[in-house]
Amino acid sequence: MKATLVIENITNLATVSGDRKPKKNKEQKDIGLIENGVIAVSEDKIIYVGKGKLPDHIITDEDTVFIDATGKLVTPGLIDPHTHLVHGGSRENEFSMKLEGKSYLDILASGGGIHSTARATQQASFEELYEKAYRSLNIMLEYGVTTVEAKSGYGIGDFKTELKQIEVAKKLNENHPIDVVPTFMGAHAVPLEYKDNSDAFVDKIINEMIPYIAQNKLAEFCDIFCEEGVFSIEQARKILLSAKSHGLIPKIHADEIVSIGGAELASEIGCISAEHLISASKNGIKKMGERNVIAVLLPGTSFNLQEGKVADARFMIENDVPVAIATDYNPGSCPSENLQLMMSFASITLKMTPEEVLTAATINAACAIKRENEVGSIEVGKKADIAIFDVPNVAYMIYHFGINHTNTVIKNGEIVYKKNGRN
Ligand code: IZC
Ligand code: ZN
Repeated sequence: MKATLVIENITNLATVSGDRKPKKNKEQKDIGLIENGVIAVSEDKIIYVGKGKLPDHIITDEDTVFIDATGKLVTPGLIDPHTHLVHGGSRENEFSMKLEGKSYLDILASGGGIHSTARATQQASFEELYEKAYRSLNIMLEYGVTTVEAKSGYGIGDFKTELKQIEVAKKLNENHPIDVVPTFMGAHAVPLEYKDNSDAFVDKIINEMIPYIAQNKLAEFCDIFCEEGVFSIEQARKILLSAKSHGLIPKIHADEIVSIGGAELASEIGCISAEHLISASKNGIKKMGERNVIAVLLPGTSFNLQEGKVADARFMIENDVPVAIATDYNPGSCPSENLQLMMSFASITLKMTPEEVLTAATINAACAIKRENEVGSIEVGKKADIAIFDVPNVAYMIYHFGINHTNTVIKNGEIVYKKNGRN
């Protein structure tokens, strides 16, 4: 078999290989490490992974591209399974409100926050949204990310805006090297005109939006912001069950700020993932473990909101909940595309080990968006989505925080990013 690309002399190759299922409990720290590793790629697929030299059946010729990874760490392309990628405007004005003591939910309740981004997203043209999100994807790629989930949710009452966001995500998926996976999040905030009648808005989502999204195959997942003062547990249950009956896979923003039983609901419904979980109850976490609901933790958001609490990742891991991490990139609670920073935050603030964190940003993240058969680990037959970092090992990458360690990013077997400048 002929290799089009070979990465050789890899000081530390973290394959994160396994059985294409989320890694939980002790498995979460198994990153399938190979010292002095070698990878061969043919076109867009991985055809060999091993130690030392390539075996004889892998042929190379003058067209084969060789990368020498001496002194470097090689991992699967990182995966960001929770972003609000496509949006208009920014919210730095809320930054000073926060410093003056206003909370995220106060700002939302007074018509700002998500409502302010909804107005900006509604006003922005398709091209403006596309260009802005494209620039964000470029940053993500430079940080070693090769697959990203993107939620809608800034249409709120205006379904046209919601569809515009989804169409932008679709076009980005076609044109940008990063794969963009769409999630419908019509239930992100209650429109101001439905303030006193949020059940009527829930009915609109169920009767009009979800059937349209499902029939036209515009998204694979359906998410909801289940939070005190936003959508209640009962409303979330109705929406997610309706989504499920239309073939959309349910996800839930659960117990981010107030503990209202979101983790329990995620388990009851069989959501693929529950996100945030900063205030989740111990009982809810245990139930998630029993039903294999993945916890998508967003430590950059806790850092930025500074509400004095973080998700209990250690309790989750001990109770068989597979943990993934993501940026939550959005203009309000986490305006940062930098997944490497979130990986460091996961270790520093959530006490996850560097190995657990790498699993969280690769195979477990892939499972949270149902891409585990294609990406998330370096294994024969998978897509050649690979990141090469200028660090000797995983612990070093996490510990030396806040800077970009990426040397080279390979997507579908092609080099799509290479660090330049002085070495
Ligand atoms: O725009 O504030 N948490 N939704 C739920 C967000 C954060 C995004 C935003
Ligand atoms: Zn979110």
